[in-house]
Amino acid sequence: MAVDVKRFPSLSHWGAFTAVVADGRLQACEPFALDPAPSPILQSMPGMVHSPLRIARPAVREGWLRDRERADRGARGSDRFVEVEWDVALKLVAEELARVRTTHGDASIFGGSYGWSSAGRLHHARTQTHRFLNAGGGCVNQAGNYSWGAAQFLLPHVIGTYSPVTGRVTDWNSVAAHTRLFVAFGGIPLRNTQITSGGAGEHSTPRWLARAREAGVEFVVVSPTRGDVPEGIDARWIPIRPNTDAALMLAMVHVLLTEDRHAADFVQTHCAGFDRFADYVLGKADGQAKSPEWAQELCGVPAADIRALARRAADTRTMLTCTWSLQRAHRGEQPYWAAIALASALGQIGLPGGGFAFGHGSMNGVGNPRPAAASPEMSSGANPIGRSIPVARIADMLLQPGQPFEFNGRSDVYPDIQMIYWAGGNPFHHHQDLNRLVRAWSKPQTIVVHDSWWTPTARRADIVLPATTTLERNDIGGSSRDRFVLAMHQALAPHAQSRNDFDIYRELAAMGGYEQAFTGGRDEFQWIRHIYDGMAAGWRESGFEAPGFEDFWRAGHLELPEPAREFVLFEDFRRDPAAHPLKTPSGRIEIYSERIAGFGYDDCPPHPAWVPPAEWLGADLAARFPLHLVTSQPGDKLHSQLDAGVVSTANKLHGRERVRMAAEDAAARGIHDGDLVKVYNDRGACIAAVSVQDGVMPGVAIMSTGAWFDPLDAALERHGNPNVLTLDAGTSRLAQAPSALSALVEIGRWEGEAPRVEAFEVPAISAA
Ligand SMILES: Nc1nc2c(c(=O)[nH]1)N[C@H]1C(S)=C(S)[C@@H](COP(=O)(O)OP(=O)(O)OC[C@H]3O[C@@H](n4cnc5c(=O)[nH]c(N)nc54)[C@H](O)[C@@H]3O)O[C@H]1N2
Ligand SMILES: Nc1nc2c(c(=O)[nH]1)N[C@H]1C(S)=C(S)[C@@H](COP(=O)(O)OP(=O)(O)OC[C@H]3O[C@@H](n4cnc5c(=O)[nH]c(N)nc54)[C@H](O)[C@@H]3O)O[C@H]1N2
Ligand SMILES: [Mo]
Repeated sequence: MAVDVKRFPSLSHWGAFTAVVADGRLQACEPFALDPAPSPILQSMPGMVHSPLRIARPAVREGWLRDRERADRGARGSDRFVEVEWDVALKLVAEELARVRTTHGDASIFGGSYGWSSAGRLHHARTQTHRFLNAGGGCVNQAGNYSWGAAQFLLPHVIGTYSPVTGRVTDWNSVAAHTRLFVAFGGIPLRNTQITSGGAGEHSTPRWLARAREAGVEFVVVSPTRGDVPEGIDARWIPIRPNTDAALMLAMVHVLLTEDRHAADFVQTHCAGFDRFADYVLGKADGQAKSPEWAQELCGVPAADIRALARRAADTRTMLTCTWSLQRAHRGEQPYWAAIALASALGQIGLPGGGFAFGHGSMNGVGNPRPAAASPEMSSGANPIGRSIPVARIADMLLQPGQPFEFNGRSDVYPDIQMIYWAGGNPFHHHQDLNRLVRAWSKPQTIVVHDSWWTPTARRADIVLPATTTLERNDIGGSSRDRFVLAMHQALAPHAQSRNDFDIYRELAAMGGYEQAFTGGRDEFQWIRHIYDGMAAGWRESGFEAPGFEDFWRAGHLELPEPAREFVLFEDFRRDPAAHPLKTPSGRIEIYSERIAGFGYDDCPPHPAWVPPAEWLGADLAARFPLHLVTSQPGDKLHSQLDAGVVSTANKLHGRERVRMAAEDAAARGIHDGDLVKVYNDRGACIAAVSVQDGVMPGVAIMSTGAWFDPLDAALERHGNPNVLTLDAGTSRLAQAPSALSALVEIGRWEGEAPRVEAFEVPAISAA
């Protein structure tokens, strides 16, 4: 019998694809025809979309169903779930929201919902959550992100904008034509360029790298691992101790100053306060010259290599780029500010192929030539109570209600949260010091989660509502770093009883009497058309005649034209700083910031400086925990998404995530490749499988994030989730961003039998 095979255009954060469907099941994801380097992560989707781990029906934690807000909150994660009908579940949520708003106020509802949700922009769960909670009276939100939170709040003080960290940097055409030396702090791991927020039609980084290489660009990668040198590029690798890039950069400035190779004119005409910074670098301020010899002791890079790199950079057209990881560390503001100071001393900012950039190795599409045209977006509306906390201060907030905190020049107090609403994120993946988060999570009275799968966060909720996946609804998506806009056609019927987040919220809003405010009077298709028409109007103004919506939807995608000219960051400002000032107080690049000086933060001084992080290889704590744990993005999934899929599970060993370490560190501990080990510090421990690897710097251990949190108890996580080990502290009072990459650990062989991993088992559920 002939099987009826249907094909639907679709999109994920890991790329555009065609969903191939037969018998109502997803058979395969065929990469988008115009994508030269599609991601293998697509192959995990068919298994995961139909996985037994899907949440089938609304479910309520047994204790909460019985005792509501008086239930034992410590039983979250261990209680059974009871499945209930949709009308029962929605009534419970609506009543609880109303009760909490009335009894405790709108500021007792935490609606941050941080996480990546799905690529489709209409059904983006986090946006829908904010729209719904904002329409219903508001909630406490989260400011900034885990990705580049330190940059987001620092860069506006220094260069008047954070847009370069979003991918708006001197483009690859300019680099290929003009750059001679490309120095990549953190490297360019192609693993990370599989992903872009909103999803890409073209994975372009490999093509641009090859083009630059052919043009003769010389690449230098500064990183704790040679794994950050992109495949196919014969870059020079400079190993560096984690979290010490600022010291290396300061020493390069020292070389430029003492050898009179710095751009003396540029720093006078285009920078503010360079002289005070120069005094610091030369040691006039504190008696300590930030010389290559000084830096060598801190960062482990030989002084002679620092000198040579500084001289080479000054002699030629140089682009400096930093992965976002550099700033996801304690005092992570400093390396980014130091990179800008170094680029200023080199004096090539605003010249073709010169200056600084961020994120080439962090996400697809950075530096991709693209018109400055809109990408698909959905509005979450205004938050009537206007309250937020820095994104990663969630455990602080839950554990310390009413306590003061400082953030980017403002003083505030943490709200007293009674209800958490989370859809589209997985805090038990993304947050640091998860054992602390477990304690914090037991504070609020009620927790509601929507997800498509029984993630560790869903298992720790009181009310769980099953959400569809992108394949089960229509949507529109695309990335601001990519020239494609993608139509996403519904390919499958909703799994079991799952519903679209949008429809769940519409019904809840109707029960609360604010349906119109939430929906804006539009249904799914009217919204998709509205989002498209809004973009098309903008494109038309800039001269691009976009097709009408029907034509776009039928074609499945649309390609924006390539810009006619190269984009060079701060080109206008360089040419005429008076006519095109930066949006900083001085209009210039602030190497010394009076505004930051005014905040009086000793953890973020008014110019780039070496401020040692709480945990690094030079800290006293390294005597007990002598390995610096680097937690990178996983190559085989997106964060925790698809962890149970075939691509991810194939890379696990004995069902655990890997920890990569140098041969000498393994040997010193009697550890062999493939052994199970315990990775531990004072915050917790997890089991992982060792990969002994060439090119990992001694003293460094590397783990990917993403393994579903699977604690045996507070003392041991079984699956290899490194966030039981990481530091939960703000980068500084300035940005209060996550410090995930500053953690010291020790590793020991696991003796005897290891406890079974239960992360991918469905929790205990009974029918009502
Ligand atoms: N140690 C360490 N920790 C880190 C990092 C690090 O470098 N080191 N990186 C940090 C960074 S940069 C980030 S961005 C975060 C990632 O943060 P996470 O929140 O962990 O990201 P995801 O795993 O993508 O979470 C998305 C969730 O949304 C769910 N979802 C997907 N589609 C839908 C939908 O349509 N509806 C609903 N309701 N749910 C949906 C998925 O199943 C998943 O549970 O992790 C951070 N954590
Ligand atoms: N496949 C895949 N790709 C992803 C993601 C994913 O989950 N999966 N997540 C996406 C998201 S949300 C984000 S925000 C980006 C994150 O992008 P990044 O933050 O750039 O990613 P990381 O993998 O954490 O770090 C990149 C490299 O920096 C190096 N590094 C770490 N610490 C230091 C240091 O102190 N100094 C130097 N010089 N190098 C250091 C590490 O060796 C690491 O390989 O990745 C995106 N890309
Ligand atoms: Mo991120």
